[in-house]
Parts: sequence; structure tokens; C-alpha cells
Amino acid sequence: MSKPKKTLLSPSMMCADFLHLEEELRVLKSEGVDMLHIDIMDGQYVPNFTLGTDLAKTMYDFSGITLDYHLMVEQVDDTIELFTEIPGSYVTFHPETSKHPVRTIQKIRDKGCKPSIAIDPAISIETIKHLLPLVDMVCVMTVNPGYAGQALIPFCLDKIEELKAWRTLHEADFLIEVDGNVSWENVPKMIRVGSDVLVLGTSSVFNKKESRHDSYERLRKTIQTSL
Ligand code: S6P
Ligand code: MG
Repeated sequence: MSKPKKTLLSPSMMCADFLHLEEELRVLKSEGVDMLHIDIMDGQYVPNFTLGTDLAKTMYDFSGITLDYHLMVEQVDDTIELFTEIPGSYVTFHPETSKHPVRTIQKIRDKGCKPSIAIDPAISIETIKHLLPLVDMVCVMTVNPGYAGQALIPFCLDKIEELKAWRTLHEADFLIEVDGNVSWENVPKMIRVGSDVLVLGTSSVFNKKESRHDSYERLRKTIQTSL
């Protein structure tokens, strides 16, 4: 299994300062983040609305940073093509929102994108394990989908550990992403159980108390001491 050499960073762009988005993107480039986490909500699967594809493409065109789409929408099959226009993007969907998740995974791959599935807190690994050999990433949600700024649901960390063990046993090759309350306090345990990709929101780099650069410095130190 090709575990990445470093922990990958995916800032959650719904938490960015939209009045200064250009400056936010410049900072993310200079801090060398690996992906831009783009939460897509439809007001149905989750009771909220956030970003859209036009804005995501604008951010990609400006920054060149890989997109990490997280689709929280009902009937994902009707709209999946909207999210596969930029080859190389990670496209994560919740399997319970697709009639035929295997086909949806294939559609994403056929467009040169990287299929990924998200695990809602109430979904077990057992339920989705047949999909694991087919995907490039698994996004473990450690809060309920829909909002930033929520508290960690601790039992979700067990699923990261379970996924890591499954990956080793089956010599599989997917990344494990953790999404939800990736805070200074939670990062060490999230890394120790096996997270490869951190989704960074209000509880870390998008806080209002320190500069973005100071937050990234602090994050790098926290990661270093957790490995
Ligand atoms: C939640 C969404 C997440 C949030 C992220 C925010 O539905 O999928 O990606 O944006 O969890 O981070 P934080 O640190 O505010 O929990
Ligand atoms: Mg997300």
C-alpha cells in the first residue's frame, strides 16, 4: 500500500473569508496545501447550501490546486457530470445517495477524476466495504454533514482505524480523509488512528485568532509531533 509520505492538507473552502478569497488562495498556495475541499450542499441531503461549481472552477483556475469535491446532495447520479469536468479532481459522494454506486464510481473514473466515498457517522464500514477496492479515497465524517463548527463524534475515529486495518490486510490503495472538527486537540488522535488527509476548517486554520501563516506553522508542528 502506498501510504503518502506526508499528511495531506485539504482546507475546507466554505470556511474561507469570501470577502478576501483571492488573498486566501494566495496564502494556501504559499503554504503548499494539497487540495481545496469543496463542500457541495443541496438543502435536501443536508439542510444547508454552500459552494457551487462555478466558484470551484474559479478557485482552481486561479490557484491550480487540486479540487476535493465533497458532494452532500440527494440523487447524486443526476448531477455527477458537473463535478467531473476537471481531470484529477477528487470527487467524493455518499453511497446512500446513489442508486448504483459502482456505476457512479466508474463514471467519475472514466472522466479522469478520482472516485471517493464519504462515510456518514451513522454508516458502518461493513456496509460499504465492497466499494473499497474501487475508490482512491474514503472520507470519514467525524461530524454530521451540513455545517462547520461542530463537535467531534468520537466513535467515528474507530472507523478510521478499521479502514486502515482493512487497507493493510487487502493491500488496497486508497487515502483516508477525515472531515469534521479537525482541531488542534483532535489532529494527533486523527493521525495516530490512520488519517492521511485532513480537512481543515474553523477549528484549525480558518480560526479568527491568529494569522493564517501562524495557523499553518502550528498545524505542521502538531502533525510532526503526532507521527
Ligand atoms: C460539513 C463539511 C465539512 C466542514 C468542515 C469544517 O458538512 O463536510 O467539510 O466544512 O468540517 O471544519 P470544522 O473545523 O469547522 O469542523
Ligand atoms: Mg466536507
